[in-house]
Amino acid sequence: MNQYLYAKEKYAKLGIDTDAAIAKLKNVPVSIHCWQGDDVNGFDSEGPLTGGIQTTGNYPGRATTPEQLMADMEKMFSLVPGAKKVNVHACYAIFEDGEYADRDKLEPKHFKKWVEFAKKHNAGLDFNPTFFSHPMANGLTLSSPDEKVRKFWVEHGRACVRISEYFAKETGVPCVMNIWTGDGLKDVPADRKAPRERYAKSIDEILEGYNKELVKPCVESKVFGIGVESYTVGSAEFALTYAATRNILPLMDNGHYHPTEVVSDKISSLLCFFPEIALHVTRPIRWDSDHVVLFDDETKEIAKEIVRNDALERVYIALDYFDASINRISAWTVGARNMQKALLYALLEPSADFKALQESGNYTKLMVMQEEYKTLPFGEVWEEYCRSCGVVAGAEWFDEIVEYEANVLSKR
Ligand code: RNT
Ligand code: ZN
Repeated sequence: MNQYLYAKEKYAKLGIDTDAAIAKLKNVPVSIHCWQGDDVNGFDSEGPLTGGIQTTGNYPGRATTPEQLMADMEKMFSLVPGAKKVNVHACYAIFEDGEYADRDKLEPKHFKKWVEFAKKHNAGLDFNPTFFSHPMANGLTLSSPDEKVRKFWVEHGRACVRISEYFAKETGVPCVMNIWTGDGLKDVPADRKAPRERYAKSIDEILEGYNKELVKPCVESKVFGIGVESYTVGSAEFALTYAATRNILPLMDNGHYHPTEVVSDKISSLLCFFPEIALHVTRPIRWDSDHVVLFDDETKEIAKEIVRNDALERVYIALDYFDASINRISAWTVGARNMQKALLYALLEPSADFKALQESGNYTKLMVMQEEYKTLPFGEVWEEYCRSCGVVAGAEWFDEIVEYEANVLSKR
């Protein structure tokens, strides 16, 4: 018997239409970060990665040019089902013919090749100003007491708004522009308020007069970073309140909270008040380690919270992890496939029934059914989804990575 038809019947008995779930998921874009391909190096400087984030590992074959990074991303795209956006950081500006522009002087033309790449893949583009890995990013950027430094970064943010507008116009898809800084202090602050006031003022200045149809600005919070352990300017409360009072989106990265906090529990709270929110899906191991996203409980729970609250169009899902210790394209592919898996898994949940069991206080049956649901033949539906997206269904996708490593990566 066709395994998919068998699975389809099993789900149908619970009132779940697997074909409908597959069709729905195909239209849900997941924004895929360019920075897994080169350990967040970018193309605009030779300096080290700063801002309190870190990649570890030195697996061979890292992309070092735009051509290599795009070729690698293309390989990964061919192995990941579903709709995609390309998530680009400002430090991935592409300068041609020896020209160079500092971060405050970046222009749309420096991202023309990314637009071409996105169009080729029928994908929208998202954007991120890069407030790190730069000589002017020494501790504090948008919250700096040094007006020269603060203004430099405000100008960078404004340049990024213009680039985001250009992305949206070119692709026809609104551009999610995420503001994250690693601003903070290593040791006990004497004044926690002044930097936060400056941070708010700076973001206000960046967002003066942007086109709301084209750009969706977000502010990403964080709890701490390496070297800034005692104080983070853009804390959870700061980002949430800023976003709420300015009508922009809060962005939650699930690596940016205390270890027993879960973003899956926060999504519904935000959905009560914000029309739209944004996520960075990652896997924190003891800290914001940005391990590859797995098909684990929290990733599934995040997906379920989006789906069961009927919020697929209100939540902008992006990936944010970087592992340099294994084949980078494989890392990229595993994480992106897992996000898709989690969304499909969530779409197959008999959510209305489960909600009814909760509301009627039938917690015994709710537990029984939630546990039974875990072992339904999900793998068959996943494989059908991959096939219908023209993507290799099983582990054979890895053969292509092995081949690519032998033919391309090992020659770098
Ligand atoms: C850092 C934040 C931020 C970055 C990217 C590269 O902790 O998660 O989103 O990972 O901007
Ligand atoms: Zn993030």
